[in-house]
Amino acid sequence: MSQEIQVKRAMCYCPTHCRVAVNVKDGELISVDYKKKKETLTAERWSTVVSGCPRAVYAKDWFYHPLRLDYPLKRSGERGENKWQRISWKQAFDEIAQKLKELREKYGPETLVFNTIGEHNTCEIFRGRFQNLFGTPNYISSATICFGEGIMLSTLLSGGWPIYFPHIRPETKCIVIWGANPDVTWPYIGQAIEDARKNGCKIIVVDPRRIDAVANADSWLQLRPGTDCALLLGMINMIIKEGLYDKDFVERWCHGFDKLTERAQGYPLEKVAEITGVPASKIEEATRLYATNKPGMIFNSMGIEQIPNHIPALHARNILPAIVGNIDVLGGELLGPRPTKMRPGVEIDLNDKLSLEQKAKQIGGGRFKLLSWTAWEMARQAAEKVGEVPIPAFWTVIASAPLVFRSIIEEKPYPIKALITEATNPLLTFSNTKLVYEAFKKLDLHVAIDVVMTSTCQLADYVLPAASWLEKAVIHGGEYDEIAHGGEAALSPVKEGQYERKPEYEIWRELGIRLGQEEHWPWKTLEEALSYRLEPLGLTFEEFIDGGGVIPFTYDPKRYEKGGFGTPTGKFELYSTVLEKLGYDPLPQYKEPPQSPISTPDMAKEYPLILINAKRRWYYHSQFRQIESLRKRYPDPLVQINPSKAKELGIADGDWVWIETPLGRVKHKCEYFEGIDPQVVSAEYGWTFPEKPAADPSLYGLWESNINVIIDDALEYCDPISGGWPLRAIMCKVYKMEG
Ligand SMILES: Nc1nc2c(c(=O)[nH]1)N[C@H]1C(S)=C(S)[C@@H](COP(=O)(O)OP(=O)(O)OC[C@H]3O[C@@H](n4cnc5c(=O)[nH]c(N)nc54)[C@H](O)[C@@H]3O)O[C@H]1N2
Ligand SMILES: Nc1nc2c(c(=O)[nH]1)N[C@H]1C(S)=C(S)[C@@H](COP(=O)(O)OP(=O)(O)OC[C@H]3O[C@@H](n4cnc5c(=O)[nH]c(N)nc54)[C@H](O)[C@@H]3O)O[C@H]1N2
Ligand SMILES: [Mo]
Repeated sequence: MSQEIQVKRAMCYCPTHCRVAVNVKDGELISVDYKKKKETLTAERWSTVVSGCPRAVYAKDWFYHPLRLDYPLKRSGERGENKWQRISWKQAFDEIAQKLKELREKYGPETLVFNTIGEHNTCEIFRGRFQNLFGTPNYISSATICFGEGIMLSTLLSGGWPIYFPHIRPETKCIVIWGANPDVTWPYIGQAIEDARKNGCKIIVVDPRRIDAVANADSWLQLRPGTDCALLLGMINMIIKEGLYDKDFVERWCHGFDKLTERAQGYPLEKVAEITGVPASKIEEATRLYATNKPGMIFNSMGIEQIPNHIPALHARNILPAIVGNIDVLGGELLGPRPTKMRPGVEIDLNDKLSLEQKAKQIGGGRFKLLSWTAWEMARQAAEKVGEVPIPAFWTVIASAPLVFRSIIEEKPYPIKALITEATNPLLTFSNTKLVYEAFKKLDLHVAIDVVMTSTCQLADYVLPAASWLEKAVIHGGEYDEIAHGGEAALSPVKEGQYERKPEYEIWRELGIRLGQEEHWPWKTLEEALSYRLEPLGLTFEEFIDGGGVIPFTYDPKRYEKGGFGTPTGKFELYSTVLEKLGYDPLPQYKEPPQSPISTPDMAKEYPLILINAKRRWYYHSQFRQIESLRKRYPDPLVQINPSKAKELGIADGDWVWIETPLGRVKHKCEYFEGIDPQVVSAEYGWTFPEKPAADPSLYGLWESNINVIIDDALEYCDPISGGWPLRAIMCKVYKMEG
């Protein structure tokens, strides 16, 4: 029975969340169309699509790959032996729920930890509902080292969160690409920046590497990794000293300008030049460019989020646009979106059902308070004071992962026995892999929910096959995103005799019903649950998709003029009363990275190079190495080294080298790269070799080239405010592999 090609409207799963046309015939995937469209940003983002995206080009190879998960699996050998038994969903739900019940009775609900970032269309708020009703405060996530902490910080300073997606507009006169590589990692933003540049917008790049955007930029500040905070404070100091700030905005709407002025005085340009390695004249020129071409914006990404002491750096990064008057103006840094009328996250995740007593048990919540319930509660109160919906907690209240792994091993402060990993691959993406591995080996129960077999799945007791983005409905955004938009399931997650996958929603619901949460799960399917979210708009999910699948967000600049900023002082808090209340420095201060030629000169004798990481176009974190056609083009993990340094070390372009730190060594292939300082090397991350043995200890070659094996997550290295562990500015040595 041959049918015509049907066109389904799905949503791809990377944070760009492109809405794409999926061509389907007889229930099989034919192709995914990413149409290129010019007007790439703001409300049009949903229709942006960057042609040639590997997610599209290799969609079929990925969708039909033999490593895709098809049925629930139960471990039949030792953990890690790669011996599996196929079981029914009913057996999986019954057994997992029974085990969770036993563990909860014996150790308390806090014994269960969730691990996910929820980036992949997984419908996180419903997982949050399951978590809160189960009664555990423990959720760990890469959001601690991705945008979660940055969003939380800017929410506390401004009541909004300007720093996530930049709203580039025709009015925009200057863009600072700060520790971001949008041409590679956010192609639609890269495209929008290039369009703006052609319209006369000034471009400044702050990155230790010469990224593609440098070619056409007006200024490139090639700073020493991890010194961003000093650079920012130097720029702030110069702007204040020269009177380049927006006096009216500062006077009327900023809190703590005098104290900031005093603090910034400690950062004259000559001193900043010495710290950062950027000549004072270049800093001066870039600062003037930024302060005199308004409105402008900073687009920052992991280059700041993942350095040591990144919270003070992010704090300074928030202050800079505020003092020049770039906050909440069209073409500048608009404060986070006005939530749509969709049912808000707090009504779905039911975090009020989690008792205060349980909330207080969050691992690390008393030490790294930015991502604790205490900070969230302050944000909630400030938001409600100005009639705003609070930021969703499922993304910003996060336990400390390094502490959780240590707690599992040491059983302190209480036993953690169960972990559910969903849409994440922590053995590749969290640091100190050996510790993560030891923690996984010690668990009583590990359930992994994924779409392909991974190193992390190999250490599970149960592996549950999730429906992929092609096989499930989704609504994205509406609260922390600039738009709410969605996609339908393009293909069925169930195919008789071939596979039986499920959207995560159904997993939480089935487990929830077995754990006494029945009254809270009235919606049988994901689509019904999403219709509940849309109810205040008078739409069902189907109607929403038929109507285009978008709830655009209307811009509402300068809304603080109506009721003030959603902060305790009602002003933009340069000086943070919240950080002060939590016991931290209310103003940013630069601290030398814990490992550096300056702070650890002895260590630098043995480990003289500074390691950073950067992402590549084709791979997505730990994903896609199993796709043979893609691997043929990009077969090896690369490390970028300046040719002059490489030659000094006797390393030729293309040689295999060891990268070593006190934690061990991993191998990468040397790529000569002129655009990096001779003292800095930049490694790829996320590498395993799915063609290698699956069973422990290989776990697909986990220990060979995975850069996180040699990056430490020691608590004294973590940011004292957020608990984020540093991934960049790490001392290392590099030498040629023998043979
Ligand atoms: N192809 C692809 N696209 C992706 C992803 C992927 O894995 N692959 N991941 C997605 C996700 S979740 C994220 S968060 C984004 C990340 O997107 P980006 O943050 O844009 O990417 P990164 O390569 O992690 O880092 C950005 C830049 O930081 C620079 N950098 C390193 N150390 C420092 C430093 O000390 N200071 C400064 N100022 N810069 C520094 C690097 O040289 C790099 O150019 O990409 C998203 N898009
Ligand atoms: N050293 C170093 N470490 C880093 C970074 C770095 O730059 N350097 N970057 C960090 C950043 S920015 C981030 S965001 C994190 C990312 O960390 P992770 O989120 O752990 O990264 P991924 O490798 O993308 O893992 C996603 C997993 O989800 C699975 N998946 C895909 N679609 C679905 C789905 O629909 N449902 C389910 N259940 N599973 C699905 C994939 O198969 C994959 O195994 O890594 C961080 N780690
Ligand atoms: Mo990320």
